[in-house]
Amino acid sequence: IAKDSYLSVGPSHPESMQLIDLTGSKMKVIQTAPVDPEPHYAQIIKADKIKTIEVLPKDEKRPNSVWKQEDARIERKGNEVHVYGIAMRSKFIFDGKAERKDVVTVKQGDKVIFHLTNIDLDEDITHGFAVNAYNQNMEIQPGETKTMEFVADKAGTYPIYCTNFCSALHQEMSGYLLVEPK
Ligand SMILES: [Cu+2]
Repeated sequence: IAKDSYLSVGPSHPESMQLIDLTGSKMKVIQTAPVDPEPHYAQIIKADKIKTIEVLPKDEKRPNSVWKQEDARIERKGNEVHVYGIAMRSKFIFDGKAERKDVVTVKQGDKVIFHLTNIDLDEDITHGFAVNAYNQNMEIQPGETKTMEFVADKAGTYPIYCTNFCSALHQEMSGYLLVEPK
């Protein structure tokens, strides 16, 4: 996988796949192509005309955003559990005051609503957030707040992962959803 072979057009820099021939004494790139392109609509424009957003503005008044680790929290409203959390290199913080900040505990049948803010205000530090057991996955751009919701109808211990390569410690970026049986 390669970064920045193509012009950047937003906070997340483009990734491409490269097919490399390793048989000789020098590596040779045989083919380069963007990852998962969806060319429904394309337009050619001079590169110097493109001024992209590199990081979304830090908007402290944005509803559901959390910018300080100690403000990350989990709130129950009836059978809804709202998680006001943070994604940052290289961890998730769901409850800034808990001993295990990366764990969310709910009851089977609860609706779980994650509001996550990526507080890394640097170019290309895009985080992923996936709860694979519930078929949920999203991407959060630097400075962005995004919401994911689902009903936790299966009891068990489910890992949460960052699914976008964000730094050398990307694979450490994980957490747990604990769903207590009814
Ligand atoms: Cu990440």
